[in-house]
Amino acid sequence: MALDTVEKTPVTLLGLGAMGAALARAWLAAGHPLTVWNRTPARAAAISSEGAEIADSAAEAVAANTLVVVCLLDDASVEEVLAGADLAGKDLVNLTTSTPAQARARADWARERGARYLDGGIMAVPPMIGVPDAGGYVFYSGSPELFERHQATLGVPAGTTYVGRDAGFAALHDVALLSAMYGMFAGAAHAFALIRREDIDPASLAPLLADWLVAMAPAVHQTADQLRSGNYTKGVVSTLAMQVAGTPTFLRTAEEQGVSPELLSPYFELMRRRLAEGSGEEDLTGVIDLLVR
Ligand code: FVH
Repeated sequence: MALDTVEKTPVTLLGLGAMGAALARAWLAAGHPLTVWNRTPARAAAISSEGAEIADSAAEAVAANTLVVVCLLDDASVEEVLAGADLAGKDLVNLTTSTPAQARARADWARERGARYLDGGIMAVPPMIGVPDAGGYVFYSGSPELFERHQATLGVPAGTTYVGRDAGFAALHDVALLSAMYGMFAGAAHAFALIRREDIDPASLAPLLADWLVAMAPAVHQTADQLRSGNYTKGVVSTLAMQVAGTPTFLRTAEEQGVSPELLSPYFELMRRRLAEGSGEEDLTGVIDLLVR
């Protein structure tokens, strides 16, 4: 058996919630020396029995290593936890979900305190962490030098995707993808509601639904192409006019099935508004322009 003789970068991790604990276990399993701190000490005790050093305070944990990873509830908790820590010379990687503006402000805040900064947006749930084939990854943005320096270590819990120097871009990509996910969940909720009172097993609808969503997903490439060219009629298969003409069928079906149209109606309303502007030969892409204020 080959011995792994490469020295592993020591990591400090602040926050041992569901995600933080998964990150901690992944770094420990890969042989990285790990110092942890958590507001509720019992959570840190569990990780300590697996090989982590427990610091008595966040400041002590930050002092222990150059690479400091933060995975807390929200931006306010990051500010609170790091308030008493000396960040000078530290490589701060913030995996806490935040808005792009919060991430940019946190990058400035870290720089003023002498730290280099990378922001992260986690595209995974805890069971996907440390499982290479699970498909989870983390968006990173901010200092490219910092990303390069720590890419191997950051790649231990999940894949890494660097999206630019702007510290807000990781959060923006994160929220963009998750917003699309909620739209998909909303559509699936409506579909299940339509069959709820019928003698149809939801388990028989589920694979049909999953396959259909997968088949339709590549349409986003055409949307991107149309947005880039500014030509929303390019490659159109189903015109907006045709799709708007079909919307009463969807609304009437919802009514027949005793299902509220409240998830579908806002989107249909945008489609109708775009059609009213004379865009019937376009794809659905014009709806995006109605959303951007
Ligand atoms: N879990 C998930 O599915 C998602 C997946 C995508 C990314 N998110 C984000 O990851 C951040 C951490 O999420 P989490 O799952 O670890 O969250 P919790 O299990 O609720 O743990 C929260 C930790 O934050 C600590 N904390 C909260 N407030 C404070 C505070 N004021 N001062 C100090 N620490 C604070 C909390 O400590 P404790 O309650 O154990 O004492 C936990 O360590 C998050 O941004 C997700 O959006 C996860």
